[in-house]
Amino acid sequence: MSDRDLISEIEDTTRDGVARITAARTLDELRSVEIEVLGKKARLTTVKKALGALGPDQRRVAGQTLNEARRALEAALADRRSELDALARAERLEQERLDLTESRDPARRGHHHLVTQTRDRLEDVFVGMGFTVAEGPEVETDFYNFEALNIPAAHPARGMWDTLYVDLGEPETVLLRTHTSPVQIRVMQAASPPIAVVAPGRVYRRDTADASHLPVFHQIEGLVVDREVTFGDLAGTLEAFTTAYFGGAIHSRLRPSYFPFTEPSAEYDINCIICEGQGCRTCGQTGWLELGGCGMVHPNVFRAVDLDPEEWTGFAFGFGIDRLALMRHGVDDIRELMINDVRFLEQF
Ligand code: 2NL
Repeated sequence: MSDRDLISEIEDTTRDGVARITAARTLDELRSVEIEVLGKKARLTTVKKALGALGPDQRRVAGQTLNEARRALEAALADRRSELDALARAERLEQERLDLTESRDPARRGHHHLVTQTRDRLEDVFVGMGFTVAEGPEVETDFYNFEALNIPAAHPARGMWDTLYVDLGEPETVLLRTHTSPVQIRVMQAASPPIAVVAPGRVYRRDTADASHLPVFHQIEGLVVDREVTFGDLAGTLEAFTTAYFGGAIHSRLRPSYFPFTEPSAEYDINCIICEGQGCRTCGQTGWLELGGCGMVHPNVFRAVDLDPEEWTGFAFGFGIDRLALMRHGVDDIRELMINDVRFLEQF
């Protein structure tokens, strides 16, 4: 083959290659065209192998043409790839497009967030049982979040909460509340027994978000203070709440536990609301779900709010609102509650 023939063959192959690249209609198609025009079995690759048989001058000219051909094909591939990328992206955006126009159509009207709905329902049930609802600050002092709850500084139990401190005043004196118990401490300071109060609200922990943790989540705590309140009153109240909230098929049980602010303390479990106690994936085949903790108010907590522990008795309990919402609706990732994707939110 003459130089001329070889060079025009390279040029023809290149022109044909560029045409095929430009004609590729999808990224997958482009990938196969790339193999056809630049791969091991491509015409240009065979031509390159044949260069060895040429004389030095011929080889130089043909080699140069071959390099230009490769560059031209690579440039055409890169151009077409970015065009197809842009097309694919535009197509995806169009597919995922959401119409967020405000609507008066009742079927499309906005509604409360799942966590707010859950919280409202919990409040309704507790109010029906004679509790009042109290709220308090989210930025708290060490006294209300820890000291008054029988958790002195340097107490090993401080490690039970990964606290976020606010850089204000003396180090580690101002913080984001790690539970809503400070609200109940404030209630005991402000009112005299009998007290029956629930404190729902946002709480904070120094935690990395994963499928079962958020650094900001919601809790509801309950507190009852009166004369001669017993552990039986606690168990009966939680059982009454359980059947009122979850229905008559669901019951509660208590298991021994430890909290610095209650003595004795217990974990509060309910029958699995998915399988009603039969055993399933949600309850890890146990038939039970852990909802929260509870116990009899520790005498030191009464002392901290100037109530005489010889005269007053009480119980308290607490559990996570977000976790409860996830369980009820079979949602497996708590982060969904914060992402605020309307396609998730509109399901509730
Ligand atoms: C849990 C456990 C609990 C309390 C909260 C409490 C409040 C006062 C006094 C005594 Cl003012 N106790 N609250 C008691 C036991 C457990 O919560 O696992 N929460 C998610």
